[in-house]
Amino acid sequence: MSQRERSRFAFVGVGSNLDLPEKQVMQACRHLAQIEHAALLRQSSLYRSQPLGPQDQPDFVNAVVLLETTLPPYDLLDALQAIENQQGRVRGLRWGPRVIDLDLLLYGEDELETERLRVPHPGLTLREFVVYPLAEIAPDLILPSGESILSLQAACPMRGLQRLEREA
Ligand code: ROI
Repeated sequence: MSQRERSRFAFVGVGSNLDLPEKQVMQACRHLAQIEHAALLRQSSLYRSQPLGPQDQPDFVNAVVLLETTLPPYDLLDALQAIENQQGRVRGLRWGPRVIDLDLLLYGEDELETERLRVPHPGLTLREFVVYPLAEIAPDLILPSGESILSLQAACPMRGLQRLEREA
C-alpha cells in the first residue's frame, strides 16, 4: 500500500450461486487479498442464503470482507469489476443467477450517490446475507446514518441464512 495517501476501511460483499458457489467466493476472497494498494484485514464465514429476487435460481453463498485501502472509491470499484470479469461474470438478468458478484458496501464514512456507485450500498440494511456477516467481522460498526450494525442485525430476519462450517 502506498504510504503517502490516507487509507480507508472498505467493506465488500461477495456472492455467488453458480459454478460451485463456495469455490467462487473463496477464489474472489483470494483475489481481493491481492488488489494493489489494498490489504484484506478480515473475512467473514461463508453463509448460505435464499435468493433475494426470483426464486427459481439456486441458493447463494455470501461473505463480507474488510479491506484497508488507499485506492479512491472508483478505482476500488474498477478493481472489483476486474475480479468479476476474471472469474467469468456475464452480465445477464438484473436479479438473476451469477458466478460472482462483488458489491462495495461501505467506503469509510463516505456517502456517494452517482450513476455508477451508491455507497452505502442501498440494499445493505435489509439483506440478511450482508448484515449478519458484517456484524460477524465488525460488531462495533456504525454506519454513516448513525445506525449500529448490531441494531440492524436485531431488526433483520434471518430468512433461513445458514453459516457454513469452515473446511478442515
Ligand atoms: N440473493 C442472495 N441471497 N445473495 C446475493 O448475493 C444476491 N445477489 C443478487 C440478487 C440476485 C439480488 N439476489 C441475491 O444480486
